[in-house]
Amino acid sequence: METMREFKERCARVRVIMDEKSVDALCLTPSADMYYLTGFWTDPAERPILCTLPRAGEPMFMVPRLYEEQVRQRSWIDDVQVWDEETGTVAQLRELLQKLKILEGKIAVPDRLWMSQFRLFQEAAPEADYVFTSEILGRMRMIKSEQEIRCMERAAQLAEAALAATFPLCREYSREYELAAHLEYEMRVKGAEGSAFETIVASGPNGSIPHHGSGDRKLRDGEFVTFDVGARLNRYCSDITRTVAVGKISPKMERVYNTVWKAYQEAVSAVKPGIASENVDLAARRVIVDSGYGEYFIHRTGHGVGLDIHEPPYIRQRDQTRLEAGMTFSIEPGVYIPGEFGVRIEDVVVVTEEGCRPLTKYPAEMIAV
Ligand SMILES: [Mn+2]
Repeated sequence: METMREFKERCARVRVIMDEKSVDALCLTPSADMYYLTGFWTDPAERPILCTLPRAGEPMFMVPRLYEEQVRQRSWIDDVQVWDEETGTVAQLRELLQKLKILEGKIAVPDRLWMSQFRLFQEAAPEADYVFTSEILGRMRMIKSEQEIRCMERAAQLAEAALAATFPLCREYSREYELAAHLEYEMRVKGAEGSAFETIVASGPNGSIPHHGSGDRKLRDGEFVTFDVGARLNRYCSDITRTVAVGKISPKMERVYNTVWKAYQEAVSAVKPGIASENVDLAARRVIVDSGYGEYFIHRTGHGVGLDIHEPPYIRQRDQTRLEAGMTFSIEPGVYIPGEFGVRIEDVVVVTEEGCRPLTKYPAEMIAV
């Protein structure tokens, strides 16, 4: 886990970027951005939890009373104030922004701020110029430190171990949700804080729906089952997908599987610092298009992974983002044939000086159960 010093150092670096971009303050609400700079994580909720980080001056938390102790424990920021229940939120927010002299300033708020809370800002400081925190933090968060990569590796290992423990149960358990429950149990009991996203166990024709989730469908012989799972550990996410064959599959299924496997390998080999993200997408897409399944590859090749399960950089067509050492993203080509089946293979890789290294080691060749 990060130490308090690391959070402080990030704040110091952020202040330099704020200077460059003439941003007067960050107004953070619960989000990966808030954790990244303060060390405090909670899910967004209806009562505002706010941390102001001015370009010059000390940062401060403003929280409902029930969060006061937790914020003091988790965050390096000493100034923790509590909303006064009597005075309205808008009035207190206005007073706070006035004290910081940013009522008409340039304020960065999280990209994932709830609209209902953005409304409070607009009412408290209608003259302010609001920008997204991604403009300040986006690049910094894309390049992971060694410490962050170690966290992500451990999160990846948890998901990988859960998969390995669950595959043999395809014969024993009959329904998608039973396998999903087992995956989640395995991750949790090994120390994960939870799932990084809704676990996907998609059997047979459900496999053509990339974000199927899991339902009560029974597994059948001669079908594929796609498992897409991620653990959260020290707030960092992992994301891994394997498609397994239950019993004997058709030659067409085998052909599609091998196409996706080859696309995955080509994309992984294409990754190196300096190239544009679109080239990685192209490497995977070319294999699938050349095999005649291009119209069934219905999504981008990958997405950044870190404190958020989907974050920049995005590995997609026409994206010019230059890859750099320390970036972490998924490579996950897939082929989805509606009404029939789907295949997806996914690992998160970290860009290195020479190329890239997958965070997971679980074999991706055809897995039969
Ligand atoms: Mn993914």
